[in-house]
Order: sequence, then C-alpha cells, then structure tokens
Amino acid sequence: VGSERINTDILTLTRYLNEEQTKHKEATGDFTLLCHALQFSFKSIAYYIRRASLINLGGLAGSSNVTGDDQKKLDVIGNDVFIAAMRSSGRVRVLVSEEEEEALVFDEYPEARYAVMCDPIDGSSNLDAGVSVGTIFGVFKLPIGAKGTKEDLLKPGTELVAAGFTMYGASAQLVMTMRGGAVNGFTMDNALGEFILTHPDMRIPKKRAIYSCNEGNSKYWEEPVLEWVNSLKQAEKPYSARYIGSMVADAYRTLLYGGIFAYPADKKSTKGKLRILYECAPMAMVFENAGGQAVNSKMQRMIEVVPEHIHDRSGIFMGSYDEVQKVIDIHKKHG
Ligand code: AHM
Ligand code: MG
Repeated sequence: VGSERINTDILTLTRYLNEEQTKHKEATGDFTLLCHALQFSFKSIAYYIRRASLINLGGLAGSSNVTGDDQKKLDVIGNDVFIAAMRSSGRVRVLVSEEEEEALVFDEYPEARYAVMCDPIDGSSNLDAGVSVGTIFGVFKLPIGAKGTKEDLLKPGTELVAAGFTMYGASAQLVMTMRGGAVNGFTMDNALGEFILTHPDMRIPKKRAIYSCNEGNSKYWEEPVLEWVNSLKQAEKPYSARYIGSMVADAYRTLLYGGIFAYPADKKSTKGKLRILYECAPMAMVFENAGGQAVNSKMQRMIEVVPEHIHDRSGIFMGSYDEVQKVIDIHKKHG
C-alpha cells in the first residue's frame, strides 16, 4: 500500500473531544474527562464481551436485578466496570444504572457536576448467542453544590447535555450527540485502541420501509398500534420486518438505514418495557438530533417526558421522521 493511501491524520474520539473543548471557551475540561471515562468503560465492556465464551462469563450469575430479570455474569461485570469508571473519573456526582435499585451517590467527589444514566449491557438476553448488545448513556449537568438527589435525576431528556450508545457488534460502534448538536459515529479500532470518527454528522433517512417491533406482543396491543402495523404490511410494497431484540442494535440499524423501531405500551405492560432515563431519553436525543422523531405511546415527544421514579418505563416509537409521523397520524385519528 502506498503511503499516500494511508490516512495519517485520523480523527480519534480523544482528538475530537479536545477539539470540542477548545471550541467552548468556558469549558473546564470536566466534561472531556468524563467522556474519557465513558470511553474507557466502553472499551472494557467490549473486551469482556469478546472474551466471554473463552473465560467462562456466559450464563447466569445467580442473582436478580431490581426488575427481577436473571442477571448474566456479564451484566454484573458491565455494571461494575461502568460504576468504577464513573466513580474514579471524579466528575460524576450521581449514577443511575439499570442494574442498581438506588442511584449511586459519589460523596467522595462533592464538587462533581455530572449525573450519568446508563444501561451497562442492554439486550443481555442475547449475549450467549453472540448477538450484538450495547451500552446506553445519558448525562445531565448539575447545579453547583448538587447533592445527587432524586430532583437532580427526574428530569426530561431535553435537559441532557450528552447522550448516546455503544453497540458491541462486528466492531464496537459509539454513537454520541450533545444537546442541540450533530450525531457522530465512531468505530473502535482494536489495534489502535481508539474510537475513530467514521460516521460524522449522521442523518437518519427521512423514510424507509422497515419496521422493528416484537410482534409476539400484538395480542396485547392497543387498536392504533395494530392498525399501524397492519397498514405497513398491507402497503403497496409491504414493509420489511427486522427485530434483533437488542434495542441498541435495532436502533443503530434504524439510524443508518432508516425505518422505525417500536416498543409500545400495551394492555399487559401499560407503561411499556423500556426505561425512560437510560433507554428512551438518550435514544430520543440521538434520533431527534439525527433528524428523526421519537414519541411515547401517548404520542408526546419522548424527550420531554419527565419520569417520576428513576426506573420508570415508557412506550416508545423512534426512527425516520416520516415513519414516526405515520404512527402519530394513526393515533390522532383514533383520538
Ligand atoms: P434489558 O435492558 O433487560 O436488556 O431489556 C431491554 C431489551 C431491549 O434491548 C430490547 O429492545 C427489548 O428488551 C427486547 O424485549 P423483548 O424480548 O420483549 O422483545
Ligand atoms: Mg436495557
């Protein structure tokens, strides 16, 4: 390979964060440090997932998480890795994890100004089959002197300063956005140990005939949802169904190809399945910043929904602008 064909000026996440920091004169560097800790946790989790079958991490850990799911050993490890990285960054005052019943308040860093929400390994029921899973995160900036109380956390996604996810697939893909900013996609280069900016300014296609939901639940669906999915299947050119069952992987595909991902609230799960703080709100911010839409089952903007409890759930529809609009229009018709 001639040297002229090798890119010797790669935009790594580290460099990207430094450049972002210099753009903001008021920046203290705290957010950059927090992002370094986030990136380290993604690299570690990616590493353990890759090695899982080899070092006997598959299967159940013998404990249950707050919602009663069986925990995988990797769930525990992913959670521990994430907590350690956030705590040691010294920039996080409080952390909400899907795997922890209560928010973790880091009193050893009383000056820390960030609250982090995370699902360390989303889609973990897929782990033993080697299917892609991911980490979802959202970050709030707290007022000076904040103690990491519930009031610091029970806020809408519009208050997030940053959000995104990392998908552990054929390679680890980090998708990240800041409030009002572009959505950027980075790919982990395992040889360099760096996330490389490979998908700058991601824009979701305006429409695409792909829908992604667990149709096994259709017995419990409300009328507008049934009518909507039926309309896609009966379209002149019927839609394709794609459902991995790992939200991060389904969301990543939807972001790249367009289409819609839905996990509606239904007659059985009246509040939906996915959690607002660390699943729905961060995804809503990513999809809106990429030019798409995200709404809950009441057709409210997902990003404006305020949870009452840290583990509250919601129905969600997210994806291409036009595809989500179809859902909204059918719901409006039903009143
Ligand atoms: P988890 O956080 O316990 O892994 O559950 C969330 C996952 C999502 O990744 C996925 O979209 C959904 O649950 C799949 O649910 P279902 O198996 O009901 O289709
Ligand atoms: Mg989850």
